[in-house]
Amino acid sequence: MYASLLRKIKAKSAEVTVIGLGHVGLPTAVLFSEAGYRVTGVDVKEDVVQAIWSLAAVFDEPEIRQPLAAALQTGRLQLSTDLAEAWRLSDVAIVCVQTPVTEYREPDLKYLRSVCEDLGSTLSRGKLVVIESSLPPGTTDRTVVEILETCSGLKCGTDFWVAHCPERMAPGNGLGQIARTTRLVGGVDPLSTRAAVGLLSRVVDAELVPTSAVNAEVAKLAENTYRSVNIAFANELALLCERIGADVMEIVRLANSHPRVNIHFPGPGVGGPCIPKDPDLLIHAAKKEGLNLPVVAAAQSANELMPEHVLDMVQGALRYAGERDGRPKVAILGTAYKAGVPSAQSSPAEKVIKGLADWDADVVVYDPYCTETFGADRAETLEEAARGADCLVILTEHEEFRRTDLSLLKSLMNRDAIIVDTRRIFDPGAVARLGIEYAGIGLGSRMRAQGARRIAPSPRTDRDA
Ligand code: SAJ
Repeated sequence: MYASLLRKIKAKSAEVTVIGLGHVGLPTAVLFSEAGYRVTGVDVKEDVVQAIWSLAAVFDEPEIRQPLAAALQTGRLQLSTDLAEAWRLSDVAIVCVQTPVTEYREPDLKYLRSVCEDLGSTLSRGKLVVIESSLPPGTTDRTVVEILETCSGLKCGTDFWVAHCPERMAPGNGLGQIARTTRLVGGVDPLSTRAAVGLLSRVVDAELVPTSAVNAEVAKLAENTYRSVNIAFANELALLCERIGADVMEIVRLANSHPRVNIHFPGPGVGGPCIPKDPDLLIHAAKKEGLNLPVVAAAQSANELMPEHVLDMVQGALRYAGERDGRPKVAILGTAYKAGVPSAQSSPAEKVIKGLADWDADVVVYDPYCTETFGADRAETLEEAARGADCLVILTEHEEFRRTDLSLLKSLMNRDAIIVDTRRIFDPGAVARLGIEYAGIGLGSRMRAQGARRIAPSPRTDRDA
């Protein structure tokens, strides 16, 4: 049975079901189709399946559109909402469903549990289950295996095999990254590890690192928590620099000239599907063992305070700009959680825009990738957003914003307008030479130095609503 599975994987005659067609599952399904496997992509949402059929939901990944169309056209990739039927005909299941945290910052494994129950209830001998979603430590060995064994009456390691192989790709260029990025392969037992290595070796050109399931789970969370802590450190450096008149971007550049230093960059906060929540999975796992992770928790708090700091920067900018007729116009450039992605998932822009909503200001949003505006008015172009603005706030470092002609911005914004650059995409000197006031995150400035204190924009009153 096991030898037969290995043979089918090696010969690419194994049939593969990919469950969850989001920014990880869809590229994974396409990649296995391109490698020569017959793949069924399954998503519980009919509209997701329909959108993929119409190539609408390819998450703005230009490189995936063509191979996806080809895979659909050749029939190597089928799409379905019927997991039981797809799994009945498959040898391998690759699970790419979301593993969010609840409002109490505890793991919410309902999607994973539901998929495992569906897989277990129709599981037959000789199959491999690979979990790619980020997981709390111990989930594969316990939760996944227990549900599969209970629902099927079969024995893991004898009748079927299970591995955790966390993906590492950044949304926006999934296909290439899956093939080129080193992958951890964490089997619940050596046979599971070997089968999963055999499978991934057919699509991953980079190194495959065999390990245990729990090591793979913790390593994945550690990678993202490392980013969270590192970003929090950069954010704290930025707050210090603003007060002592230094420039955090120069300091990061200088410190990173050390061969073993890699400080990340400050920003308006941390968003996306992974970095805000993966540290919580670690914190929760530690708490269950009676252990606190104060550094990890402090980093979460530091990152979550950044949107408040951005609001302080905007308030200081509007004070500094002085009185004006009517309500100030604040133009927000970017709601996506990071450059080049169409997602505002957990984006810091939400807290900033909702914080501005309480002010007596007109707020307009422009983002070339992301339609989310968090309730603010939407501008169709950057020019429309900047026109008549008293404050221009850069929240996402989209390339279009980096390339923007500063003199055009100056001509569009109001005379005493101020740029609040939370991504440091502009050169402060170039902005100053044009006579535009500038507040950059992590940059000591005259605004802060002079401690310009004017009455903050009055809170919105009913008459203005
Ligand atoms: N951010 C900063 N400063 C930085 C880097 C990021 O403020 O120096 C902010 C970003 O603006 C964003 C958030 O942090 O709001 C997260 O950034 P990210 O690039 O880590 O965002 P993701 O979620 O796209 O990261 C994904 C993750 N991949 C998966 O888990 C599926 C992460 O594990 C990868 O390390 C990352 O891609 C990558 O760079 O590959």
